[in-house]
Amino acid sequence: MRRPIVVGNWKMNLNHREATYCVQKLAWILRDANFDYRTCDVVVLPPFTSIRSVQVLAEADNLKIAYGAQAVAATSQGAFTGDVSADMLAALDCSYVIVGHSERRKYHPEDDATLVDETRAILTAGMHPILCVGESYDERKQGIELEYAVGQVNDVTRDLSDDEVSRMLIAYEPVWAIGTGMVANSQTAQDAAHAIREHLASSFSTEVAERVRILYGGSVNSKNASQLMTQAKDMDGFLVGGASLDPDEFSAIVRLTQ
Ligand code: G2H
Repeated sequence: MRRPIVVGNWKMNLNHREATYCVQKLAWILRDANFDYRTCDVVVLPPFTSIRSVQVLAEADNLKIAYGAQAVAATSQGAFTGDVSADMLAALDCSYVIVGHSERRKYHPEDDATLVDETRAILTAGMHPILCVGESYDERKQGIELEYAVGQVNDVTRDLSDDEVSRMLIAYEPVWAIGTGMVANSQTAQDAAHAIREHLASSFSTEVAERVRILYGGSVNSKNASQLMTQAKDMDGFLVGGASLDPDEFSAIVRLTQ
């Protein structure tokens, strides 16, 4: 059985003080609701500059909220101005790192080989990559959305081992749904998650396909999470952007997902 998971992608929001407050408030809300962390993994992905503050808080208060980063360098060290390595993130006790978010693909384009190297670097450092895939409105109009999303999964995973792929998460995030308020309906999310799982089964094994957690991302909030979670059977949770910045809203999504 795959454990549900809700991941908050804070994007470029919340400095280190605001991050501390946000995580602390989230922990309080979940504690007051007697939330059982064994029923759902809760993860936040702050900007790089706020990760250390979250680590300090997590250690001091023995938090069960996991955390990670929104991007990582493909290389391990050296003259790469502005980059942050997987080992640096692992040293901060990060558990999850996004690869290939559509905003990174748009503003910091990287080729497939680089995305593969980033994925390998994350795995080697003992963390879980969250690979983001999803079609734009154009591909959907052409009716090639499933091939497109599955193709993006294939581009990054095809040379990885069964063990490596098993430790990944895949987030289906249709670009037209990101930050637009136009959430995919349950059938759309289910079709994509199912196509991705079938692909993993045929390219790797049924065991791998059963292990990989598939998330939906794109305008998720506490009003639409419940229907998506109950009706999209191949989906294991959410990658939440805007709504993860409000601990009340994010905790409500967590409780609807467990
Ligand atoms: C998609 C999502 C989180 P939002 O990018 O990754 O953002 O929930 O704001 O659409």
